[in-house]
Amino acid sequence: MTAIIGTKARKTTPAAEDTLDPEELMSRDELEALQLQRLQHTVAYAYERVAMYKKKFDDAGVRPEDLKELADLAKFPYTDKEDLRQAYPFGMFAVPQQEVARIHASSGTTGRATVVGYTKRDLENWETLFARSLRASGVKKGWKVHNAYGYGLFTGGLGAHYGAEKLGCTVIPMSGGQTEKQIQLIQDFEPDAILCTPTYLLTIVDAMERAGLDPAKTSLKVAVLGAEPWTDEMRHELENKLDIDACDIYGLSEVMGPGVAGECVDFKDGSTIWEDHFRPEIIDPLTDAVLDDGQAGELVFTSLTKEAMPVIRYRTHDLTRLLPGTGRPNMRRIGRITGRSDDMIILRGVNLFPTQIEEIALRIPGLSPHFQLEITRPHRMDELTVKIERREDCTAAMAVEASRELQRQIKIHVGSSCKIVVVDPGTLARSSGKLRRVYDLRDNG
Ligand code: DLL
Repeated sequence: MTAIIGTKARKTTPAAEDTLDPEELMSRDELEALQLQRLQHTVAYAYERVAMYKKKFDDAGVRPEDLKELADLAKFPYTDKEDLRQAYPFGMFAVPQQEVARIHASSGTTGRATVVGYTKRDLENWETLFARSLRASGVKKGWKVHNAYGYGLFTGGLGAHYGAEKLGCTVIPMSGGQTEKQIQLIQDFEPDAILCTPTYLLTIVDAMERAGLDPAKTSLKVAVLGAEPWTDEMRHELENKLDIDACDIYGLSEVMGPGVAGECVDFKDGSTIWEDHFRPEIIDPLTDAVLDDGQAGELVFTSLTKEAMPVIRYRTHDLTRLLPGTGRPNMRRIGRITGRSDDMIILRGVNLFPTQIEEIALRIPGLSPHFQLEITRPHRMDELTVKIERREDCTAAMAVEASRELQRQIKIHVGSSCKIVVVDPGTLARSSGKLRRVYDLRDNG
């Protein structure tokens, strides 16, 4: 087990109804036997029902029968977001439209939306896995759950909503935004848990402090946070400010939505992948080779039970590692997501992710977690400026020292020289969902 420095012991005690699903208790061998059986079914099912998979498998000269053991999955071609875009809107569906009970879509920053569909059974599995994630994170049946993930086409709101209902919670379907109203409802309804993005919880904390409220005095005990990369430093910030347990939840629309993996509150060492429903792999994003567990690379998923839209070797572009199981010894965990391969900043040959800046900045006294990165090209060379707010109790003189330290630490740990601008508290844009950290201000070359 990797101990995380400074992680608090869990606040809540396990409840009697915290009984695990049978799949969570299987041995690794039993689980892999289940995975193989489900994988063989899924691969054949996708080949028969989705034209794109038939073509891809045929082009690669591979047939569903070639999948005799789990390692044979590596013979099958990858699927990428572009395949989903090509099949827009419903070309990836493996069932007639009448059997699709719900559709979600993610807009993405460029190009067509990515459309995903669910049968009734897919929705049941999703609820179960989100409920399982909540349970792992310490949320209990009977609790009031404030859901501030956005409702609508985004999978966060409805995914969390039905998952919390499934666990037996009372759901407050607040959705994202309207921060003052969020705070009012947190005070009046006294929820036990909050579900939102980490940066939106930061926005809520910040707004509470500005309103003269003590965030540590709310009724909240647990936060289940995801949809964007965040660090253990951010976890400590939120846990300390709110006096809660903060756990991660991971997922992506194409693979299901939130709840593909969820973090165990007793460990807080990365989200456990619910491997009875998803087979993960880590690959080298440049060579496409499958890497061993523990090595850093791109996360790839094959769905094992999906009916409306099975995915075979779907490339997430999320960079992380596969780690041995802890909270559920039979299922592997993902390490923290460093970032997405397509969000990586390449600054004069050095690769950089916003999470690296978050990690460094939050260790420097006087600096807040509110920062943004600006890339400019003033003299033919790219320049990075880190704009970061000082904390309220950090004087201008202290800020000069903090700024120097941040610059020094970034140079040491990331290898990039950058400019630091420490700004006054409350001056940078706040998140209401997934926060945009990077602003590319180069005029296109
Ligand atoms: O963000 C699903 C979700 C909703 C997850 C609510 C957790 C909570 P998409 O909009 O399709 O779905 O975006 C998926 O978000 O590929 C990652 O890059 C990022 N992401 C999601 N969860 C995490 C996390 C939802 N826990 C994309 N840590 C993924 C880091 C995350 N990144």
